[in-house]
Amino acid sequence: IAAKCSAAPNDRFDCAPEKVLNKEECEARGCCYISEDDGLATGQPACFFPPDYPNYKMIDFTETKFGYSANLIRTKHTFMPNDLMKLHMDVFFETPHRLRIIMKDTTQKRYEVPIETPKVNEKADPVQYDVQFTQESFSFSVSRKCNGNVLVNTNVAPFIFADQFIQMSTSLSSQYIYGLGEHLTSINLDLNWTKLTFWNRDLIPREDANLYGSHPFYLGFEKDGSAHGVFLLNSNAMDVILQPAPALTWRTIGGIVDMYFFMGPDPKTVIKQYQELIGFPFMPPYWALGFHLCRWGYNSSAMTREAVEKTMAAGIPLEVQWNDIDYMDAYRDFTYDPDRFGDLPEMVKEFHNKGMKYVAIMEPAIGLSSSPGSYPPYEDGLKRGVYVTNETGQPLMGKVWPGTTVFVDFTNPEAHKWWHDMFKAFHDKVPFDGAWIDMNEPANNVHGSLDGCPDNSLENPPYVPDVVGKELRDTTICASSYQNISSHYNLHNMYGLFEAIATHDALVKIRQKRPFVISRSNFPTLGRYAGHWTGDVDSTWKQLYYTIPAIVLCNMYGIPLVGADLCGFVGDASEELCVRWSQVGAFYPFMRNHNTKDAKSQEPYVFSKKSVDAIRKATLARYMLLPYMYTLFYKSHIFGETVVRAPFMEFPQDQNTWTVDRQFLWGEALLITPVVEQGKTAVTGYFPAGMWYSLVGGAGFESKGEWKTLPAALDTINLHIRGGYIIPAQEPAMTTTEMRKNGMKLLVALTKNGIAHGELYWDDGDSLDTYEKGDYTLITFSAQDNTLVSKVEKLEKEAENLKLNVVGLFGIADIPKEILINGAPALDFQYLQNEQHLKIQQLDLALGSEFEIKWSFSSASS
Ligand code: MIG
Repeated sequence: IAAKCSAAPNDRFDCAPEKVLNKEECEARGCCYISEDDGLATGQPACFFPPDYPNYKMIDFTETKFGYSANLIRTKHTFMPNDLMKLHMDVFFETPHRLRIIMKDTTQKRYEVPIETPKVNEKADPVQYDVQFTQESFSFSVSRKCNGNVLVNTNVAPFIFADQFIQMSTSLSSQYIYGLGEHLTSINLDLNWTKLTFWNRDLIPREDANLYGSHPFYLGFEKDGSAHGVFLLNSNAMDVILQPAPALTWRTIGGIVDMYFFMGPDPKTVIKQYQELIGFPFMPPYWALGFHLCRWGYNSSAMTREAVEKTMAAGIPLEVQWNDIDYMDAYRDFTYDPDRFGDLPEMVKEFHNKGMKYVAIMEPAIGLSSSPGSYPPYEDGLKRGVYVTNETGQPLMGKVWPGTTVFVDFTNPEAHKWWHDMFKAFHDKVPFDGAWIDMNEPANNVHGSLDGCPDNSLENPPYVPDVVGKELRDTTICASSYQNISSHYNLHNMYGLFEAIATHDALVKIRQKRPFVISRSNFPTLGRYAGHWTGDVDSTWKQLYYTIPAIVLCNMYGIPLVGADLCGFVGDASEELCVRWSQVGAFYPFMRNHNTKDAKSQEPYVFSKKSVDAIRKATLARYMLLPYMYTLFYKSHIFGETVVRAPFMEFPQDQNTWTVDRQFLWGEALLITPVVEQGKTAVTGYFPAGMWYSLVGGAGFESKGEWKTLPAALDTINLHIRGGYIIPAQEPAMTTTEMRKNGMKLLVALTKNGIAHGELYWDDGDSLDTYEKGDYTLITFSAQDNTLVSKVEKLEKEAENLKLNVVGLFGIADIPKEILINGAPALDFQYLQNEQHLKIQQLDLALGSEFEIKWSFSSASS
């Protein structure tokens, strides 16, 4: 082998991404070739770039008001058609912790992702990053100023920018990177020649497949435990290749290079900085956090009512009942079946009278009128020109539930208005509370359209990412179809996002309350408008496990309101699986049991008493903790924090946490250690250093950072509160409306030094912009020196009736001699020696007034 071809296998970058080449063809390209006989292992490229492969050269480098700019010129073509021979690069020092690098055409405007990002007027100074360039063979590297850690270096392979193929490879700073969803993966990505494809797609989730969403963002660790983030703001079909070097290759088939770097330096800060860019999540209504029940196959209002009644009879709190497409008349949006669902409006009102909410599914594929006037929404939309069109300028026709359908183009402002008008008319009849937007990748039962797709460069690009079905049109609409702001080729991955925005806005206008939207398709910024569920997961143990990294990563993408279908969607769930899944699901931010049409019933009430009891117990544990979860949603909305998080996000300095993905946390304070395997009555979990107190019984313990095996009978999901934190909680009830009137509790978990703190955010739970308008209450709690005090940072009327009834203190070594509540002796308390738990009851303290609880011990103890 020639000396220039001596790169070690893990450092080779594929020079034949678009097709398999033999030795002659590869060398004709100017690349190096290794055959299997020469020792090529699985995943490694046979044809790879030599260091002297023609690359761009950097010229005209200047300092600008924002950072730097330069031009990149290429004199030799690559193997991809339509190379851009001249590019312009801008480097923006946007904030001290955020660097942006843009590369685009100098002559023509190319498609850019239509998402508004914060405007920056001048160069930040000082900054935490350093960016260096090489000129002759262009490359750049980004490093951390304070310690020189290199985050990325693009010198590992040549940069290619052709009209329909942009490729940039970079080094990675460690083997630990997280993100690049939506894929079925463990929490940290496998760098052993993994290809992750981005092209939103309707598919039963499986490994190595493009799924419903695309997030070209990752968080990476550096060897010393610092963390950074990298975001390629690009919505085109894409492959990302990970290799053990460690290195990463971005390969997208359109748009521009618009890359952001976030300096952290810890994971939570990286996530905040990323969400600062894409926007913080919307504040969900309080009721969104209750238990939701759905299935495909509630074929009538009678069946739907029956599900509600049986759930209630089983003593399971039910907040929101849903209907799938069954309610519709011939699967048409904005209709209901007159026979099976003739009394839908009355049913919804009944649910409202029970204090419940109702959510219905909506489709982006619109059925045609079977005869003139038979389906006005379609005809109105046709008149208003709201549909995606084909090359002849006619609405593109596909096939979904209603038979032949057209597809709404939500990038068209008129479609936005039309969607609202249709929602409004339907809402006037059926006062639903939220919308479930499905099939919005968009899914299509024919490939492309009923008339196929034209043969052009958008349909058949020179490089097709590794999409399921091998063609962009597979199970969706033609890539070359027309949308208002660009081609579907460019906008496909954002189709669901635009629908979510339209739906969010319609609900706000119609209900004048906080909107509730759950979307299947997803893309960065979705979390500003909607939540997400993880689609058609199988009812298997493996899929149950995968939901944990999935919901945690979705939180990282700024979509905190996320869950997977409890008990799984596809296939029959066994009773044991359903119980375990309900326990995990009780700790998803969005908790919905949903099932496919032909699978065995899996509502909580169908199981044995023992299982129903277990499901109820987990559900009530969730409900008890809702004030804490709601406070976490406030923190996500205002500060860009995650609601649920992976242990690595909370304990980055403990490298044992970097791969833990069978446990997760609510905020900083609650560690959830579920059973996700069949037939187990014990569970092994990792406990980072510190004090941990069990909420399900048993002694608290101090961990040095260790694995621990805990009992986990079928009715138990292990929950631990972390020393140093105070969790606001409340007595559960059958609906959150009722529950919000109940007495509050504080769970106080002391460190070894007897310290803890926490907070409660409270508002009416449903009005728009309560935080923004100042209509909220914020109370902080802190414990030290055997004293717990509250501080009312802000009080508004909703919280005036809130009473604190119970304080549970964890980490009390001995029975106190005296407990004083605002100076008066406590009336009712209990001490459990083994748990080191002191429970003070019947407090009846108005939370709106600051209080002080003091406990003291007989002289000798502390
Ligand atoms: O082709 O509406 O992911 O939750 O039950 C299936 C029927 C369409 C897919 C959704 C699923 C829903 C189902 N839908």
